[in-house]
Amino acid sequence: MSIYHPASRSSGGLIACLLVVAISPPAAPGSEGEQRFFSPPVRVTDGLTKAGEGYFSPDMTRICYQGVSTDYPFYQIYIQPFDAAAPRIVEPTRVSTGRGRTTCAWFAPDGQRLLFASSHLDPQLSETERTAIKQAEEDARTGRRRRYQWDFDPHMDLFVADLERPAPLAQLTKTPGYDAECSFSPDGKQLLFVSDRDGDPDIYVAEADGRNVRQLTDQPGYDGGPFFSPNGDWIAYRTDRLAEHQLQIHVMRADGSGDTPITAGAGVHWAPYWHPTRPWLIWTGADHSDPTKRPNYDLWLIRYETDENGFHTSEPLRLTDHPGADVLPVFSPDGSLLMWTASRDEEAGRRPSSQLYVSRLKLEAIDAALAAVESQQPRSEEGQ
Ligand SMILES: [Ca+2]
Ligand SMILES: [Ca+2]
Repeated sequence: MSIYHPASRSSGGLIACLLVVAISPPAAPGSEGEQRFFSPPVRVTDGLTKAGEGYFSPDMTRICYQGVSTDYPFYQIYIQPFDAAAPRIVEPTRVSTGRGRTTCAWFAPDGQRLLFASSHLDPQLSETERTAIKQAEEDARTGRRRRYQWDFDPHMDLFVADLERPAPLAQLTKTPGYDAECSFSPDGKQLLFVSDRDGDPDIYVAEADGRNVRQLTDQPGYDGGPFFSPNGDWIAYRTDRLAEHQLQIHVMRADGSGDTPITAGAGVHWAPYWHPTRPWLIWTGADHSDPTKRPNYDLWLIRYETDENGFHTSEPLRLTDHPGADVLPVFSPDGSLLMWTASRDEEAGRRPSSQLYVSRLKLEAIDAALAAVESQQPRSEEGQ
């Protein structure tokens, strides 16, 4: 989960909320309400303490994701075979070096290379690891449940791995500071990423080989998690520029113009993702307006239209209603499948942990429900 947590800003409350929800025991693998919109979720990851932020390869024969093993404190990047007709748990293969913090894997359009961020070149890596291991051992001994925080590691840089043949990682960024949260454009010619190289995290675009870096956002606060729309014209991202501890979904044109907020209100809205064939944008949303209630992280979806005046959206539709956390949704490249990070395994007698789940979307039912939501008045505030 690519959450910015600079030491100079106290976003620990937000991050703690994310953790508490993520480890809350779920009641069932899926509820009747959400199964109007997708088939019962199938878990596809196992063998790692936690796994999440998964993406499909362009031909849908593989998935990539980040996971934590039982013997190393930081996320590493994994790929594994994927069968769209019968999703199931398959043994993963580690792609990252095995050391350092990593995040945000993304397949190149040719499916043969994998982009991700890694801090394995940290000159103090052994000390960084020792500190993390010592802390984990201490927490295990004392039973302390430490607040989750995203490590805004200044040694994080972008790398590309060749998935077809043994080759050294290609390093795309070398500027001091955090460089991560990366994805290629649909044509593979450009990449988006987040950097705090000037002291504030913003969204940047570069050629696919890392050259010709240009800054797209220039707002105080965190701007991150950017993805190009299927036609490459728009970028969806998340920002906390309005209020601390809150995140909002925004879109902007590929050149950084036309910035448009999609969500508002006292909540956490993050991980926006585009549907490949329908004008839909999905994200993770949770209502934080009532401090006495535990926010339920769920998946929300809107229909959008674009014209010469900008980006226009419908009312949002809530897709999941499971009491466990449902976060980081993505669609398969053919638009038929939903994959997301969830904790739904209590019924299997397992200790709940965040893992990747896949469901088949009921596209016509979602369309019908979107139409019904759009006809409702007044405008719903929940999930906004
Ligand atoms: Ca910023
Ligand atoms: Ca949920």
